[in-house]
Amino acid sequence: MGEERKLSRREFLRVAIGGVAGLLVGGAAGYFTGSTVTRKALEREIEELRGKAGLPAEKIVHIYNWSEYIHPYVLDLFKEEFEMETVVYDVYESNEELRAAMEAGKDKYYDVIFPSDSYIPEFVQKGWARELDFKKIPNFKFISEKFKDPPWDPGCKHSVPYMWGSTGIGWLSNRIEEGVTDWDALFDESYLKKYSKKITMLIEPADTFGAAFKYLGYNFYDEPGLPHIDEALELLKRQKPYILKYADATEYIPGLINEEFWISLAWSGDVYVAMEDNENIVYTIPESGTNIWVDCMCIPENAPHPDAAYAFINFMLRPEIMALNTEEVWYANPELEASQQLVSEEILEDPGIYPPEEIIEKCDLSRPYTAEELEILSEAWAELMAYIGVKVRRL
Ligand code: N2P
Repeated sequence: MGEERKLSRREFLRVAIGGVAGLLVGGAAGYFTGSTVTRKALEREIEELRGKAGLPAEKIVHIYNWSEYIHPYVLDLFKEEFEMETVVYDVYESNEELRAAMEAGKDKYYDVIFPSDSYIPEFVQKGWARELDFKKIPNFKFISEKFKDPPWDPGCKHSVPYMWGSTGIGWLSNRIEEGVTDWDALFDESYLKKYSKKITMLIEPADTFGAAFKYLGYNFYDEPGLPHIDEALELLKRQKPYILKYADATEYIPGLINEEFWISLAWSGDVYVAMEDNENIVYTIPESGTNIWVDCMCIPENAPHPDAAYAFINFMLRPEIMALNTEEVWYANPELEASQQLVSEEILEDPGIYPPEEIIEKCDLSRPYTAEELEILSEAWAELMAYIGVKVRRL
């Protein structure tokens, strides 16, 4: 089948890594797994756009992203191609942590940040996500139409979609004999008693409350005004004695791998990262549905190096860079058409990574939080964390 053959993940990574030098001097060949004709057309387009962007005068960029959310080579490639002297790359574990950093004045330090969908209206309102100049982001054209007019930021005026995924359950097939299919694995007494202190929740308010809302039969984002927040809070309090901890990705990835955690509320790609090291790990999208979310790239109004930020965002949108990141972090990217040529079949056809329409239909897409809702959520979260015994800063 020659060039038409799709590469396996391992082969792809080998080609990708071996192709780094070629990529730097302008050749994206070697990345593409699609047919020759489409491959050539895409390659030409990428090269044209590469020329258009130019080099930013600023030689420094400060990036603040989620952990486990980029291929490490991408930063080297960017640094080299754009002749950057300094690329600072820091990571956070939750939107709460990002919000706290912004509130503490880091909006004057970071140039590119990656907030999740529902929080974007707040980021715009507080000046943490400036209105973007799309002349400086020509590669935005590769984003699929589906992602270009989201309810949290109509027309993507302040945010560029980066990766999308689901909130679900990572679990160990060798430990959970009855298996996991739905939210009852986190909330039903049958599971809680049997697997007491082997279960973890996410240290991220929207997702932990979302899971509780779903178990109670509501929308992942509840109804406007969050009328069921107290009911969800009570459920989470009742669940507490059985919970090992509220964990972030840096905890649940190793926790699942070393089998200290048996059932974890988690994000899709992170569970796949864990699977690479333990074949007993399974990722389940709960049968009764969950949330499909999109994380985005934004530039704070006070960002010290906005031109370098634009160059970085535009670079991240190059289809081959998107593909490289998807292959590394196991999250779906919003360049659906280009991905067909670039991302390995193993990933594109995995329903836990790129869920098919019939699964998406059962899920609740993210919606923007109003300022009042954020206040209600933050208050309930602070109460829950106090009850659990975790210290949090209230915004
Ligand atoms: C990356 C997790 C990002 C997903 N490790 C949260 N929206």
